[in-house]
Amino acid sequence: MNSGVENTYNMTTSFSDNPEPQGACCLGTSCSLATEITCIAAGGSWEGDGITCNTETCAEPVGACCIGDGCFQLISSICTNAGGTFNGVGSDCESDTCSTDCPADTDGDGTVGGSDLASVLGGWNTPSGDLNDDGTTNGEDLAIVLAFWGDC
Ligand SMILES: [Ca+2]
Ligand SMILES: [Ca+2]
Repeated sequence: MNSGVENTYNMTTSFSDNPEPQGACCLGTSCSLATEITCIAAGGSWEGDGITCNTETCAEPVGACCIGDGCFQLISSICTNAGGTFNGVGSDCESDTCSTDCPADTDGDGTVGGSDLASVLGGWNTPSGDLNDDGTTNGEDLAIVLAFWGDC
């Protein structure tokens, strides 16, 4: 019997017997520590080895939400339920995020110009270039572009 071989074997065995790494597991917005396999089996979202649970871990991501011309940092489901427009996860409320001062700036570049005119003309008689929310794109929307032509 060679005790050196036995020691090596024991070391190898104990290494492979290490428990599966645990990490934060999100089930909805609730967080608990679990292994990846356990978490996924429970229908959760595993955040990764060694990730701990804190108040932010499983929070739904917020973004800028426009309700009227007011801007609020909300999660998208609350924003939508409130009748708002969600601007995307991670978006911030800046001074002009929800401004309606420049309704003809269809591409949001801060200027009403050829590209905005093109979107109205390209969406003629369809809702796609609609600026006054009447459901179609026509002379009234063209007039809005022309009235706001230039920097907003
Ligand atoms: Ca524009
Ligand atoms: Ca219209």
